[in-house]
Amino acid sequence: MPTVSSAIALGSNLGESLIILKGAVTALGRHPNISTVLCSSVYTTAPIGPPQPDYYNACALLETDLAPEELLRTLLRIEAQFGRVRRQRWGPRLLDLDLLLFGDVVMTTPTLQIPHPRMHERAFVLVPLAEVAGDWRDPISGKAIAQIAAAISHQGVKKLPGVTLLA
Ligand code: 5RZ
Ligand code: CA
Ligand code: CA
Repeated sequence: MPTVSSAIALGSNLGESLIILKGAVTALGRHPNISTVLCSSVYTTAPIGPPQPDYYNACALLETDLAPEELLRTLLRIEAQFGRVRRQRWGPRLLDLDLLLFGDVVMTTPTLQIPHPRMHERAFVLVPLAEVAGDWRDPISGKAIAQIAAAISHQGVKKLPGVTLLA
């Protein structure tokens, strides 16, 4: 089966966030059509948007033979398994899984945009993403993730030492 590399972002700022993030990575790796290749460090990050608790954020590299829409459905199902209920936009959440990159795919549908339209300005995404995909070029700008990450402020993004998500 031909596989594609994909990058996702993970976030949590409600409940037992570290346990939830580890559980999400385990659930991804257990999916028959997904293997989890790499996980970044976990970062504590100041919230962007409405006032709410600090986040725990990380990124993971996956290999999959799923189509992008199928991978998105899987991410949403895992969010629901960990108790996510959608309240206010940009509000606090138990688990957020965002599809960032999918091979060199550029696509926009009513439910899915790849690359993720807001990843390029968010340090809470780019700093962990640069750890696992620094050499990966954004298919739109052609710039390496490490270069994009180096060009923005990393304020409020702090590495949490001694934590690994991949069991
Ligand atoms: C970004 C909302 C810009 C409004 C957003 C996270 C504006 C977050 C997260 C941290 C959100 C969002 C959507 N802050 N805020 N980590 N998710 N630190 O990103 O994962 S809500 Br303007
Ligand atoms: Ca999301
Ligand atoms: Ca998000």
